[in-house]
Amino acid sequence: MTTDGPSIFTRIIGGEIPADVVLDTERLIAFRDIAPQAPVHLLVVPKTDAYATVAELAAGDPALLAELVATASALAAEHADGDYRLVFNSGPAAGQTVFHVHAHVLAGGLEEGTLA
Ligand code: IU
Repeated sequence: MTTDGPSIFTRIIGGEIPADVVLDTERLIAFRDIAPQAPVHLLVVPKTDAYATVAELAAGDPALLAELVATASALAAEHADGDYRLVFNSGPAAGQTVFHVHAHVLAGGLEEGTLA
């Protein structure tokens, strides 16, 4: 949670900002990243804005983190061949720009032996 208003993802969840939503459940939303870094690049986002990072989510609601991981895996099977990278940027120096926890699901034709 920040003090400068709802996160961009909270505004997407609220329907205020458009997104290409691929899954919408009680506790999670998934949509296509607007700047894709792989043939399939989805973001899986808890609807709650209580957690900024994956470590906070793991500590505060491990069941929700498990649900997020299972959802990412199911989406990779639905949108690609089932193989995927799951990336959580944590902190500005790691490239996190939205401080509302989210997983990047990268799939479809990834190169071998690379991290990005
Ligand atoms: P990061 O891990 O915090 O850097 O990821 C934020 C992502 O959100 C980044 O890949 C953006 O391209 C993406 N994104 C989006 O999909 N839709 C938006 O309206 C905005 C950012 I702002």
